[in-house]
Amino acid sequence: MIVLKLGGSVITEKDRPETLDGRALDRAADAVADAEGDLVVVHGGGSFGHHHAEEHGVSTTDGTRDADGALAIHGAMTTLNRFVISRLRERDVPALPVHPLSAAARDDVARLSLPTAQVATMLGEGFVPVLHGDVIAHECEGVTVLSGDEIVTHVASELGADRVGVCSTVPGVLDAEDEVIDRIEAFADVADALGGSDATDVSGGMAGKVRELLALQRPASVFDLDGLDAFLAGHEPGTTIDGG
Ligand code: IP8
Repeated sequence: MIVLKLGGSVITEKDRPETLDGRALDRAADAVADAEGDLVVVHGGGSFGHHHAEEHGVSTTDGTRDADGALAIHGAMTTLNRFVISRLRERDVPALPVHPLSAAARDDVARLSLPTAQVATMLGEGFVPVLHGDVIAHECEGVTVLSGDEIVTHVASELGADRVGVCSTVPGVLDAEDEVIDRIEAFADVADALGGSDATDVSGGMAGKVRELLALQRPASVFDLDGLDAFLAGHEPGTTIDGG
């Protein structure tokens, strides 16, 4: 089984609120439609979720108890999810939505609980579950943001994914000269190129992504739209991250 993340900034116009990058989404949907085997799709927020999250001061750590704010963020994400699903359905991909707000929660030390039985059962029945970054209930915080990246690592380890792919706006993890790094097996190998920070990156930057993907215990690839077909065909475009 493959878990594929479609970055929010790939499928939306990041600088214009609630604007889809229709051409990019079409390309991604074409690639998914041609893929064989079990696939879980997760997409990020781009100019849909992040715009509203910022407006309401909500992040992965800072929450809100304002239901209107929570609904604005969640509503924007379900709108984007509907776009993704409909582009997949136009290509006969048996895509079904899974909305984290209805199922997930974090406790007061931010441990994530996100059931995956529905995702596994959908896969078993031949569907392509499509999850998305969302707001979720968070003990002592109200609701906070659950990023698509966190969903990817959670679902991939819970369901034992064979491969993980992160389709991003860059062709891979870049070194200090902006060249794609072919393979990463330890954070120390790339700490300098990624800014040297050994601290956890809560903003979801590349350092944080690499760290999470290294911890996954299964090979993950970071690539851009040009690499998506190759990834889904079983190749390793962009950067392969394998923590062993
Ligand atoms: O773009 C965040 O998902 P991400 C989604 O994967 C929201 O970080 C609600 C901002």
